[in-house]
Amino acid sequence: MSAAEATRRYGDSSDSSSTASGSVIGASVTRFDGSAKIRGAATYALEHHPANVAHAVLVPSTIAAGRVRSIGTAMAETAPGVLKVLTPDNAPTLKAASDWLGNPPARPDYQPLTAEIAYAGQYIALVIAETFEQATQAAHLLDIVYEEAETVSGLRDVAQGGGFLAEPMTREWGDAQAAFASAPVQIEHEYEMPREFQMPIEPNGLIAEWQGDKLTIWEPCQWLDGMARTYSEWFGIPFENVRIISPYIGGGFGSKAFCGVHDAIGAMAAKMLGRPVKLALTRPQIFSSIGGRAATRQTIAIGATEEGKLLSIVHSGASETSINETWVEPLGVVTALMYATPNLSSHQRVVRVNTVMPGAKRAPGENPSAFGIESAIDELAYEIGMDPLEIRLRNYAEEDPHTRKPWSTRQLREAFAAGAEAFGWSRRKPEPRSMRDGHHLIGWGVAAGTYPVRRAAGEARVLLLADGTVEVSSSTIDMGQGAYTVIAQTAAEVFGLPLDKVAVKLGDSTLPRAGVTGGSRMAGVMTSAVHKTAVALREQLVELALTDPASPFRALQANTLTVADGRISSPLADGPVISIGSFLAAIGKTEIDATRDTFAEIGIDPKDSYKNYTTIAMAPPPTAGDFSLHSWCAHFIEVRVDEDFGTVRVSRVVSAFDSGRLYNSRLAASQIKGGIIMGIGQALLEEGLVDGRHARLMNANLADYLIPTNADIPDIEVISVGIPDPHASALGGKGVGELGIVGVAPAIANAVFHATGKRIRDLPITLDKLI
Ligand code: MCN
Ligand code: MOS
Repeated sequence: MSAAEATRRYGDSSDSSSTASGSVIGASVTRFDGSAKIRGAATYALEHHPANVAHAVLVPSTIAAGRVRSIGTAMAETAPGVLKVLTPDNAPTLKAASDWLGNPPARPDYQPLTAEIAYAGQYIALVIAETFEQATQAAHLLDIVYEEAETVSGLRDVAQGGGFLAEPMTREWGDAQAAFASAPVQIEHEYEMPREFQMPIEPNGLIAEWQGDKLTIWEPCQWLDGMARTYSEWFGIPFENVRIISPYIGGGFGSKAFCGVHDAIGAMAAKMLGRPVKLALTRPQIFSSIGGRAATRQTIAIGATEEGKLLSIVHSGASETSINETWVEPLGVVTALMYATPNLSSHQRVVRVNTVMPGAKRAPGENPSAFGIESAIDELAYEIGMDPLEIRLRNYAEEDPHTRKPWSTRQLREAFAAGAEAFGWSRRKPEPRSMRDGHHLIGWGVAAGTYPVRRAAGEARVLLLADGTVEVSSSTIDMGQGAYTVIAQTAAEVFGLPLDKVAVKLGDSTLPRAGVTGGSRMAGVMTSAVHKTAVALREQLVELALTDPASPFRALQANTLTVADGRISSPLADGPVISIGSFLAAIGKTEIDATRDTFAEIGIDPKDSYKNYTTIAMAPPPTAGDFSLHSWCAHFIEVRVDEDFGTVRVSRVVSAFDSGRLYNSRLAASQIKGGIIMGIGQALLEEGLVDGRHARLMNANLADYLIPTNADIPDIEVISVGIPDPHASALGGKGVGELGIVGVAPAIANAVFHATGKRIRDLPITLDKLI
C-alpha cells in the first residue's frame, strides 16, 4: 500500500467540511471517505492483487448432520490450473484459539476441515487454482460420499423447556409468579423471530500472504486486534507477526468482527502453497457459514392493574445455537430495563440445532428483546383501553429497575414527546380498523428502543506536521458508520483547523491499537482517545512555544498561548500570531507527535491488553459504575395495509433518539435511519427459511431472502433529543450505531394491529398472516 493510499484526507469537496472555527464536533459534516468511495479510489480488501496470487474456492457440505465418508479428489486435482485440493484427509491441524472474550480453548487443537458435519454449509474442502474460474470448475469435480444423520432443524423441533439455561441471562426480583397470578389484568403471549442475516454488500473473505513466519491479511475486519490475535494463536506465531489491512469495509453489521472458519482455511492454504491465496465467500456461503441472528421465541406474561400499572413481568425465552458452539442471543435485556415493575422473572434457554453458530447482527439481544416486551406492553394497552403511548409513560422507569442505579441520562420521555408531536400522534383514533384511506387500512404504532453504552480500549497517535496539517492514526476501522469523519472532526476542533488539514489513517493492525467496532462503542472510544491525544499534543506545542530557545513566543514571558485556526497566538493584543507550520519551522522541527490511549479510563494495563480480550472487548459493563448508561429511542410508525391483499407498506416514520451529544448530526441521523431501514426489513421481509427435513437453508440468496430496497422505504424523520452525558465518554456522546433498529419491528407490528385488529407475533409480517 502506498503512502498516498494509506493516508486519507477530505476530497476536494467544497461542502461544509471547511469550517475553520466554531464547533466542528457535532457539525453536520459529509463523509470523510465519501469522495474516495464515489471516485472508486477506496480499495476494498479483496481488490488487492498481490503478485503470484492463487485463487481458492470453498466446498460446503450439503448435509447438516452426519459425516463425510470420502472425498475423491483425482479429477479435481488433474483439472486445468489446479494447485491443490485440501480435504479433511490432508488438511493440517492448527492450534485452537481463545474465544472472542478471551476464554482459553477447551481443546488444544483446531481442525477447520473435518469429516464430522454439524451444519449444512460447513466447509469440507478447498480447491486452489491459478484462476478463480479454474478453482470453481474443479470444485464441482469432487466425488463426495456422505453418511447423513438425523437433524434438528430449528427451535420448532425442540419442545418448550428444551436446551440448557443461560444462567447469566437470569433476572429475578420480587415474586413475579405470585404477582402475575393475582394481578387484575393478565396477558400472556409468545413472540417469535426467524433466523436473519447481516448481508453486507462486500462479501466476507481474505487474502493471506506469508513471508517466513510473518502473515499479512487483507480482509474486511471490524476488530483488527482481535482477529490478529486469533490468527497468531492458530498458527503459533507472535501477535506482532500478523498484519491485517482493512482500510475500507463494505458493511459489517456484526458479521466481520471475529475470525471465521474460512479465515483459518485461507491462511492455512497460503502457508501450504507458499503463495498468497485469495478466498471470497459466495453469497450462499455468507448465508450458511457466517452466523446471523439466531432464531428466537419468547413468552411474556404481564400482570397489571386496571389503570395500566405493571405489577409483574414473567419472561422466558429460547434461542438457537449450533451443535458444538455456543452463542447466546440475549432475550431479556430490554424486558428488565424498559419499565418500572415491582416483580420480574426472566429466564432464557439455549437450544442446540444443526446450524452454523449464530452471531452478532445489529443490536444482538436488544433487538429481539424489544420485539417481545414492546409488543406485549402494546397488547396490554389495548386490553385495558389505554393509549399505547400513555401506558409507556405510566410505567416509565425513573431508575434502572434491575440494578436500581440512576440513569446517567435518559431522555426517553423527551423522545416520546418530540416524536409524538412531529408525528401528530394526538390525531390517532384509538380503535383498531378505525383509520382508512380507500381500501388501505391505516395503522399508527409506537415502540421504544434502547442500547447500552459500552466501552473498550482505544489508542490514537496524533502527528502535527510542518505544513500545519495534522495526521491521526489508529487501528480502529470504518465500515461505513463514520469513524474517519468523527475522528477528523475531533482533531480539527482541538487545533482549530479546517477539516481538509486533517488526515486520518485507520484499518491497519500495525497502527495504535483499538477494541472491537461492535456494540456501538467505537465513536465514543475513539473520539475520547483522539481528543485526549490531540489535547496533549496541543499542550506540548504550547510548552515548546513558551520554552524553546528559538521560539518567537519565548520573550513574552507568558504562561499560556492560544492555538486556534491553525495558528498560535499570545493572549496579548499585539503579540505574535504564527501559523503552526511556521512555528515548527522556526524551532527547526518537521513534526511533533503524541500517542495516548483510553486503557486507564477503563481500568486496564496496556501491557495486558492483547492478552485480555474481555477487557478490550467488553469493559466496563454499562452498569459497572454509579450509573446505568444507555441510549434510548422512540419510533412512531404509520403503515398502510391493503385490505384485499394483506400487503403492508410502511408509509411514515418519525423517530426521536437520545444518544447524548452527537459527534456529527448528519452521520448520527444516517445511522439511525440505517437501523430503521434494517428494522423495516426485519418486520416485513427477512426470514431464513429452513427445510425441516434436512436442516438446510432454503433461501440462501438475495433473490429469495428479501431485504428492503429504496421502494420499501418512506421518508424517515429523525430527531435528536440527547443531552451530553459526561459518564458515557469524554465528549458526552452515547452509542448510535445499533440503537435505531431496536423497537422498529414492534412499532410496525403495533401499527399493523392498529390498522387491522390482527396481532402478528411471529416475524416477518407477511401477507399470508393478514388475509
Ligand atoms: N455518532 C455520532 N454521535 C454519537 C455516536 C455516534 O455522531 N454520540 C455517529 C458517528 O458517525 C459514528 C457512528 O455514529 O461513526 C457510529 O458510532 P457508534 O455508535 O459508536 O458505533 P461504532 O462506531 O462502534 O460502529 C459499530 C456499529 C455497529 S455495532 C453495527 S452492527 C453497525 C453500525 O455501527 N454496522 C454498520 N452501523 C453501521 N453502519 C454502516 N454503514 N455499516 C455497518 O456495517
Ligand atoms: Mo455490531 S452487531 O455489535 O457489530
